[in-house]
Amino acid sequence: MNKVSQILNHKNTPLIMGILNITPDSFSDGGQFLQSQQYLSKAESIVMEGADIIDIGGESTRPGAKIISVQEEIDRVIPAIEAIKTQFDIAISIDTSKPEVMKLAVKAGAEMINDVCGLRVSHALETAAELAVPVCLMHMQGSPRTMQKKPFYYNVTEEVIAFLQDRVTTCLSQGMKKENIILDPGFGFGKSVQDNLTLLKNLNTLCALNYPVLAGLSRKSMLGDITGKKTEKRLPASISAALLAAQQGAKIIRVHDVDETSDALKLLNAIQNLE
Ligand code: 8Y7
Repeated sequence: MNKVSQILNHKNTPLIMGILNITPDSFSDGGQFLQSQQYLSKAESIVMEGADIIDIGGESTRPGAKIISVQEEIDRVIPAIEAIKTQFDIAISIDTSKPEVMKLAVKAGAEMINDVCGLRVSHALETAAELAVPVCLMHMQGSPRTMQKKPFYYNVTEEVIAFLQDRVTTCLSQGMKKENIILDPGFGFGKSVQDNLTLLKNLNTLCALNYPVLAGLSRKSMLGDITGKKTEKRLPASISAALLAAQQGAKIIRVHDVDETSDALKLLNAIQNLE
């Protein structure tokens, strides 16, 4: 059985997905070897801190980030997946929207696809269906380049849910199995602070669709807007947001700070397991 499906089915606590960005700006530039040493040591700490899944991405999805070629993305992530696969026992998620990358990543050992475009890139849907691994379908209004220009919704919760339901229908009709679908409201992707807060407040309605829900709130700018803190100082707000999401039923929490988030989720779990 697929490793991600297995942990999703058998663990009754939310899973922690640790973030590993393989972008040149994530590491000090000292050539290829030094870079691989750096991401392997980052991967090691994600594993040691107890993450269930490691999410490996080679393309920045930050607003306005530069678009990279398929080959460049492949060159960044595939060697990383191969190396992590041989060194650590952890489920690997590939953060990509490109079908070519999905294919090679799964071949190299990735057990999950995390697609911020929700399989809307040409041929991504067919590819994911064929690969038959769990896929996280995320909502985004617009594209990473344009998404924060002027996000607008009449009712953000209803619209995000309608979008995700529509993607589910499309995925099922393409032959994807229900068990392989994970949903994500896409915090920060084409949403105002108010929109993000509303989505977090109403996350239980998305969880009620009965698909595992993934929540990515770690260090996001909405937390900076509320606290006035810079990225590096957003840990307390990130943990709080993770807890709010988990308490409403989110099954996967995507974070930078695995160890700290894990403590918060242990507390939630201890309370939920009281007689
Ligand atoms: C999310 C994500 C990012 C998220 C999922 C960041 C790749 C921006 N955010 N994937 N990726 N959900 N599924 O701040 O919220 O981490 S990148």
